[in-house]
Amino acid sequence: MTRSLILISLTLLIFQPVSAQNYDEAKAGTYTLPPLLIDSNGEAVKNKNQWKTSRRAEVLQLFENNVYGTMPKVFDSVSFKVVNDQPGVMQGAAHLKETEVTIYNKGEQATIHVVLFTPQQAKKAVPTFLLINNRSPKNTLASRDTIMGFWPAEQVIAAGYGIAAFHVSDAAPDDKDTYQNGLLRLFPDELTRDNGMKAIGAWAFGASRVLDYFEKEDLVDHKKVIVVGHSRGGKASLWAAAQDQRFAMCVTNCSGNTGAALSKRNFGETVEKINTAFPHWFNTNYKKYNGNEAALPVDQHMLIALAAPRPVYATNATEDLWADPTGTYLAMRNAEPVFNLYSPQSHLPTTPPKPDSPITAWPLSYHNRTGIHDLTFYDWEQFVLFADRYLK
Ligand code: GTR
Repeated sequence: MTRSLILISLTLLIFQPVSAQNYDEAKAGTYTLPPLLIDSNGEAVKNKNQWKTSRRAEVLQLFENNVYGTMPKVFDSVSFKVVNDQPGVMQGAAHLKETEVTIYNKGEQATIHVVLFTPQQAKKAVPTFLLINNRSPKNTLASRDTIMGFWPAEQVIAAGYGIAAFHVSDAAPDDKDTYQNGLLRLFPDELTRDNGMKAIGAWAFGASRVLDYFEKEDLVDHKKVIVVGHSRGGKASLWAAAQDQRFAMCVTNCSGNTGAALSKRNFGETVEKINTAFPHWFNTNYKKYNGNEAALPVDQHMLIALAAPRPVYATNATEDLWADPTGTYLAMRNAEPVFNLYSPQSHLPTTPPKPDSPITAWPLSYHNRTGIHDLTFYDWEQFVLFADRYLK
């Protein structure tokens, strides 16, 4: 073999994907989504009572066992310690509070640091956005040294809402070798079971403990907390809303595979890709579906449905085909039968809206922003408009 031939074959070897992903709509394939409203005995679920009292729990359990892992229901205690309380920050516009939320179990403890801004002028507790921050901690610093669209606290405060955040690494480091070093130390059983939670489960669990704190925080209207996440954080925000019905609303921004996009549709990221790159996100059982999405007993429309009747706002970005914008919109539409057991009903148009044309509706909202995979000022502007219309 000549040197250049060797080089070409080596390059091919290195860049050989696990299995190539598809970006061609014509090749997205055909698939059958598991029915939402037929229970495990084959009985049709006809009303919200049947959904609430039996089918919902079945669907939740399918996700626990096959995808995100179980969520610990008991632990010894949780404590809240305010470590910084400063009225009149942001040139007088906001009240800043930083709080350590510490969870205790089996002699171990883990602390989640929460940054919260509320409008200084607020006369009563305010509806509050809680971001699960999966990017640089700089995005959510109390000092506001760097102001970015990822967490535009100034913009949200000016609109009259509270805005809070915690960093995922406090709940579980986002790393395949060290993800056990956060909350999972308190729940060692989770690590021994094939259906035990891993990092994304721990992030959602962390969001719920922050909500425990908000229940005791006079500045926050704890009945109007909107859990927000971008990408991997958006997978966690959906799972948090599914698990914890105290969240009033869920925003899942560019969450893609195993977030708000359908898995059985062959487009963009696949289950095999995500499990290979991020083995620490989902439970061990989920790996069984690598290259075999058809065998999954759930799809992501069912996760969205677990939020019902609480609203879900999903987004995409036009240049982020990896997260499958069309598959996300289809998941939203296929979640409608559950939302429509309640009122108001959802009637999303059959085809996705044009870029930058948000459908801001209760209970299902959606937009596809022009641009790249990100969480931006534009996205937040739409979430605030939604909240103005329906939550305030
Ligand atoms: C990607 C991953 C996506 C998404 C993204 C992110 O590499 O494949 O599923 O979670 O990371 O979190 O930005």
